[in-house]
Amino acid sequence: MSDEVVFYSSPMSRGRMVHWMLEETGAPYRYELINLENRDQKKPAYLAVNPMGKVPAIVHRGTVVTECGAICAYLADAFPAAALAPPLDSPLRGSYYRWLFFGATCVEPAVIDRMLARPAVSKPSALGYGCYEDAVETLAGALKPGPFLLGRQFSAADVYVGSQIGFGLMTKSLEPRPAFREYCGRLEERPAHRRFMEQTEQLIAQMKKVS
Ligand SMILES: N[C@@H](CCC(=O)N[C@@H](CS)C(=O)NCC(=O)O)C(=O)O
Repeated sequence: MSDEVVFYSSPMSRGRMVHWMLEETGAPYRYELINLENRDQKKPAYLAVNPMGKVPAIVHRGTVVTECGAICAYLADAFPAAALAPPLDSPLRGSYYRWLFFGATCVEPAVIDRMLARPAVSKPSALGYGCYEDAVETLAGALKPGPFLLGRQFSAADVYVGSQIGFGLMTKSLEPRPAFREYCGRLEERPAHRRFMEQTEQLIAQMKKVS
């Protein structure tokens, strides 16, 4: 069976974090462009891949994986030579899961709620992230030892959570603490990040030419 990853995405979407992750793994992959403006994501061909009608999604060895955090974790395990996840018996494995899931259940909703200026809810204790301030403080604490979430070891958790921090800073929905900016700066220096950004810019330019 082919090891190629089929990657359904748009360069203007959360798929960017999976694109970067693919470059980190060194996996062979094929980018299938889903044009969100043309609503390709809601057409039957793509709904057969992801019934949510959302990007990104990957298909690898006949299995569909959706949800950016799950895709990053899956790719780290599927391509272990890149060492993007601590081994199962490593003491770092618990922290790795912790920050991956914290990214999905706390950082993302806190940042998006702030970006959309969603009104305060009557029962904040029912929110998984509690409140924006607590989520941001916890995130800052996680980055304090540095240079990465797991200390010296860069992992898929940095791709996922780092992408959310980058998005939050870009959209001004995350306060521009020096620790967040410095962490993103370190991530952006990675050769895989540079390759993914160059490819993203080319894809966006191509899409502009066609439209
Ligand atoms: N929970 C999903 C969210 C995916 C998502 O919301 N993707 C957006 C682009 S950033 C999308 O496909 N929007 C198009 C639509 O909903 O029509 C993940 O983490 O992958």
